[in-house]
Amino acid sequence: MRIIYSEDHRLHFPQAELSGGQFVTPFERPSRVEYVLNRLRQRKLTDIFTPDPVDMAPVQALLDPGYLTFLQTAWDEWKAAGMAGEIIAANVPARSMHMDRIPENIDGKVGYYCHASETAMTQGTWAAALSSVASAQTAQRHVAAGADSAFALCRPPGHHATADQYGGYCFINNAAVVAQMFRDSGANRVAILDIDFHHGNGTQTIFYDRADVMFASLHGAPQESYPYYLGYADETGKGAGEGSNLNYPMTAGTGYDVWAKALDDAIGKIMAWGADALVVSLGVDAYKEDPISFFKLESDDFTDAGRRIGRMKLPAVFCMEGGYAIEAVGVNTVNVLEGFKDA
Ligand code: 5XA
Ligand code: ZN
Repeated sequence: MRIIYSEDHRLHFPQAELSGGQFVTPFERPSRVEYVLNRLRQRKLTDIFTPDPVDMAPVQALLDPGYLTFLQTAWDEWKAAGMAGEIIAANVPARSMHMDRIPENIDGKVGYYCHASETAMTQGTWAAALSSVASAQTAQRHVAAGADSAFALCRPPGHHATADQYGGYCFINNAAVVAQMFRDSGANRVAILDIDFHHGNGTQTIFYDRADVMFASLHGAPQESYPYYLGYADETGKGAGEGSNLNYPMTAGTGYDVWAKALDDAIGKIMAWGADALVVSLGVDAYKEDPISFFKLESDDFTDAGRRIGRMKLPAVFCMEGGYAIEAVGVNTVNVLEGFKDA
């Protein structure tokens, strides 16, 4: 399997994450990539490429232009306003306020474009986010050119990023860009299967009213886990997209027996729907020891999950999402890829 990754992910390394009322070292940190790379090399998966330069056209086609400008200029504006630290959202428009008027003050703008204040931005965030989406795009090009699969070792991850908001460690929705590129390169129906522990609210929102992209997500129930305000089973799509959004919220303590049934159901529905390309939002935070999640998957379960996905026999791009039990992130991620190849 071809693997695409950029060293530029290192440009995004905030010092602080707001967690439990404290500032802690972010769970989403550069060493996650090192653990995955080390495991890939141990398993002799060394077909590793650096990405081509980012192509902004598919990114601009999906995302709000004001949001992209914000991501690009936020750091300079923040510093010009005399802010001493990293960019952290402190104000967000509440229910009783205007949701449609963008403040000029950078502190207000940050709140407008952010949906989760755990996620800090730094000087290098924009460049790292571009390198992440460039990896995803290069993976898609390999598959569109005939490879059966490719793995984009994206960092920062993407599935929480909407067309106009960042949060949950995500800035640009890599999986969504790949799905759009599959459509643009001739696929009629593209499925995005999100196996990260957290609901892919960004991906769901981007494609919610579209009939050509199906989104299926297995995740911690929103009543109990981030992103809290989306991810219920009754969110099934709207308009032309009605029926092409599948949510499988599961409760704390869920183990592989229940999780795998949900996976099989999602796979069955994707196949019945007639997908001709697959994007996998590959998070491994469903692992039993993940520090910010509550499912109970074992490392071997990830191999089995990969095998089930591989039996779909669809051209597939895997985009790295979450997973924070960092010493197991490499093993669990590579287990999915090896299971997929063995299917
Ligand atoms: O998949 N998303 C994540 O792993 C990020 C969760 C952030 C929770 N504050
Ligand atoms: Zn996650």
